[in-house]
Amino acid sequence: MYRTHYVSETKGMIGKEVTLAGWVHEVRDLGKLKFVQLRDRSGIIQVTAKKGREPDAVLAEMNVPKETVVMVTGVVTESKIAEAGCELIPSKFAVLNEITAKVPFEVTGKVPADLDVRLDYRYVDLRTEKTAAIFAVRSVIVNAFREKALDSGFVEVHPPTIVEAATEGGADVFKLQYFEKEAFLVQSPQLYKQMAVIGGMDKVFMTVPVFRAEKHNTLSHLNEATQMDFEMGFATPEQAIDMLEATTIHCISRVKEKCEKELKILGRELVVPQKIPRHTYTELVEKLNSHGVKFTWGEDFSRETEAKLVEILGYSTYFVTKWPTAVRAFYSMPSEEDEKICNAYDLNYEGLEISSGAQRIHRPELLIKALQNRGLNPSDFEFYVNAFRVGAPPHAGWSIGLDRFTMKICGLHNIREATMFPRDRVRLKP
Ligand code: AMO
Repeated sequence: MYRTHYVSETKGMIGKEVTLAGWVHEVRDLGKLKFVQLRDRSGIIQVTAKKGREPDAVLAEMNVPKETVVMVTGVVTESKIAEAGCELIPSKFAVLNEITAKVPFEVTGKVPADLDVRLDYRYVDLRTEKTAAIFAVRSVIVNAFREKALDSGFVEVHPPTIVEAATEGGADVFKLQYFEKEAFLVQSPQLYKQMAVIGGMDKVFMTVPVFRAEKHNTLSHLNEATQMDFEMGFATPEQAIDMLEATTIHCISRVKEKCEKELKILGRELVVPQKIPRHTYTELVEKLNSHGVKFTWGEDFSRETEAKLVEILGYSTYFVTKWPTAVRAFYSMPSEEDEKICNAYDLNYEGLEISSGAQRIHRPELLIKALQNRGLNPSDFEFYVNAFRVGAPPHAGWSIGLDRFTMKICGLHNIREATMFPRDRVRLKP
């Protein structure tokens, strides 16, 4: 057995023998006294050996460089100087694996490292307190999402990643050779979650990788992202927005509740919204213009106009509903009163779009028209359109970008920080 306990479990175990395993965080040699800070994912404990008290062999083994992987057996002892209030007096100190290359940067965080270097050596970066905190938060978010879905009667599904048609339309798809055919990596699980609803599953959810061959290089775009999607049969757009609001609030409140330590490390005061205001696109365009920002109805908001909107509204978390049909994906349902407007919605959280969705077109003829209007070939989508001919209920749904949500919850500047092994225009390894 490599370990009997994690470091965090040693508190309250004064006088007991434990075996811990992890990395050497710091080493201090005062001649007669040797200190090794032993780190595992739960925390750090000081291992203290005294010449004459511990066997010489133990003291000799403790001469190791930082980040060496070790296993230490000893008795947990009260300590007035150690930060944790206790330390480990070793009876056995074993190196499990030596360091054979230069560790690229300080895991202690004492010397800040460049993000690019950190990403090149992500397996080392993950050992730092801050990065570990980010991925602990991300895990809580995704589990809170799943918890909300299951509690609300949704069923988890696994759509395919290799597809024949571009799910979001447009040119931003990665092509691949699929035997004799050309295929694509999915841009979203969109068409498949809709077909699951048409199949009578009614309420489905999924967390999936999506691939976007977008060439831009921004702080909030990746070429492989993770989406958390809902699709709801027999649902109005308002019901879908209600669900999105409740799920978002649930995820934020779970992080606040479960990640106190991590939020402290990240320096975040997380505010859990009670309700999220809703504005129509048209209303926001009017607000912009009445505040002297020239903005034409029908355009999509740029980063600058979004920043202006936050200034005007006085808050940065809000829904934008009823968008111009022309700027939304082909499957968005046009409004009954005015086909230039569709029943699509976005959620901006702390100034960034983290989610988007729509009521879907469920009538095949309307769907064909929408595809043609965007210059897409309906025959490429035949398998999908046909599904609407054999009993397709009205439905609506949405998708939250997990990377962006994590980035904003953790107060990060760059989406790459919130993704373990980010894929951007230039980064394909590790
Ligand atoms: P959309 O394309 O807006 O909608 O994506 C939904 C959410 O996924 C995240 N996201 C991204 N995150 C990082 N990098 C990217 N390149 C990227 N692209 C998207 C964002 C975004 O809000 N099928 C629809 C959803 C639906 O209608 O159900 C869709 O994919 O947070």
